[in-house]
Amino acid sequence: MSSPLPLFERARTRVNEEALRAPEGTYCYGNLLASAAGVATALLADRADLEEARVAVLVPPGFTWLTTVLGIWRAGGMAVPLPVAAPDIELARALEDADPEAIWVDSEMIDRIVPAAAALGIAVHSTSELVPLATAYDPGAEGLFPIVPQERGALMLYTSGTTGRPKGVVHTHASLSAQVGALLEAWRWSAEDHALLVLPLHHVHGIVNVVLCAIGAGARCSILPRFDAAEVWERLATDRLTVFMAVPTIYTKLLNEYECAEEARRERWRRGAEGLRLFVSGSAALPVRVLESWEKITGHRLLERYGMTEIGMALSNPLLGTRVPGHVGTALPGMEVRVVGEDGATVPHGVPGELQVRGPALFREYWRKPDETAATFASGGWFRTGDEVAETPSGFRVLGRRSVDILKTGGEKVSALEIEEVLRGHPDVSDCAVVGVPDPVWGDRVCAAVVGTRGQAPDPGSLRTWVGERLSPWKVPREVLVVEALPANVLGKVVKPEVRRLFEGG
Ligand code: MCA
Ligand code: AMP
Repeated sequence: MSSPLPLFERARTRVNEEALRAPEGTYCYGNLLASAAGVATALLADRADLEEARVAVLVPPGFTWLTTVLGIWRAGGMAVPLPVAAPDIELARALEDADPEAIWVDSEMIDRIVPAAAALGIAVHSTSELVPLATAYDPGAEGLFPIVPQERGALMLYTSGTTGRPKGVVHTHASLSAQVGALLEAWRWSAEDHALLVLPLHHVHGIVNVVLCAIGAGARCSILPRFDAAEVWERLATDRLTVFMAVPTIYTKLLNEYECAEEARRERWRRGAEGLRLFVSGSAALPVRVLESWEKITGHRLLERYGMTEIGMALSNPLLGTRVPGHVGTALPGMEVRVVGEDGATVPHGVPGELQVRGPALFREYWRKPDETAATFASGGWFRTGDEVAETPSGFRVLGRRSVDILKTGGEKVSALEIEEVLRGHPDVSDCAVVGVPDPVWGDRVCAAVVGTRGQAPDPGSLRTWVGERLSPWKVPREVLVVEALPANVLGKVVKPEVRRLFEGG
């Protein structure tokens, strides 16, 4: 058997059933399998197995993205999906770190990647030349592909941390299978489901929770190329969807769109949304007022769950049973969880502490960072999440991050230190501090206080442009404030809560 994930086996039993409604067209499982086989054949050329070679993917959400990744898996490689919105410099850094043998890129983005790929000796392939669209599935071709061990690296996703530049999180076929298996069971996915993807495909949320679960269930997945609030409401109204998953910012934007719509449209949207079986929220804390407004309009109480790139989903409210607002539920199947105090010992029930998790869904390593990988595990294989939680009779509550330097904006994790490093590289900036300021739409609003060089006042607009040329859009400070000096303590260390106060109240 050469299938890296059970989802291939499931797909083989459903070759004539509809799998994807994507921007490129509508496809059945046979099309997916056939196209993935075509990609794998092209990747292998005259080799028997890619042996975990990295293959980067710079392709917008759709059929091509999915078949490229499935093809990489069939050939025994590790897929490295990159964010399509990232600027060239950030993409080049990711390529340098991931060290892939090739990058498969959408033809419209190819010019952006060629200089960096050429400098790094990475082969560039346009997906428009290589991904065969909608060909017929040939079961006889199965024997052409390698037998891929479950411990083989399958997916590398970049995540920000407290130590500078983003790190590659390596998941294996086994850890992805464990994640998909747990969610299929807990949220009772079935072949009758129809999910809508509006999330980017460089995170676990969109990749695993929506796309791989839908395919793993033999269900149907509709894919929008990007989030658009009115379009999502229309799809909810007309597409007979059953499952929708998003970050709290998306639910907030959907509620704002609903408020602005005329009554007849609202009525259509509301009735469509009522017909789904499950709405899930995660990746950041769900404000209770968003949960309540959503329930008032659609009749559905959002199911909030908690996860992380390194571990997949750890905690979830129940599918059936009471979902208590402000709580993220209990451990998912296969996940062990504990709460630990400063001394490393488990705290009594109800006492706040760090959430630590263990189980088959956890990542294998930070790519080429053995010390950081080791440091993130406590003895006994417990992963330190860095999140402060408390266990209550109604499930876990997430109290916040332990580090002030990790922010969440619109569901994107951002390192304040990474942005500060880029700002300090600007000739007009002598010092700076980046903070997250509570925001009703974004969760954290990324804000920067900067001190100019030699009494110069840098222009906030050009500083934002400077950051935007080097980092992804969500890392660009939405506000930049020029100050004489940063608030510091007697030891000269910047006091971030005081920096945050500079932005609060307007
Ligand atoms: C876009 N902008 C943002 C963000 N996204 N600003 C702050 N934070 C963001 N996340 C800026 C743009 O630069 C632009 O700025 C303006 O907002 C409008 O951009 P646009 O692209 O139109 O915005 P949007 O389409 O409304 O995008 C917002 C979004 C998107 C849909 C919420 O950020 C998104 O898809 N987020 C989800 C990310 C995700 O999947 N996270 C999961 C990771 P300007 O106007 O200045 O040009 S966590 C995870 O995977 C774990 C395992 C878990 O638990 O789930
Ligand atoms: P990422 O590293 O981008 O996968 O983001 C994972 C982080 O998102 C977690 O460590 C939490 O800080 C946060 N997170 C995910 N889900 C929730 C939730 N339901 N409530 C609060 N924080 C969450």
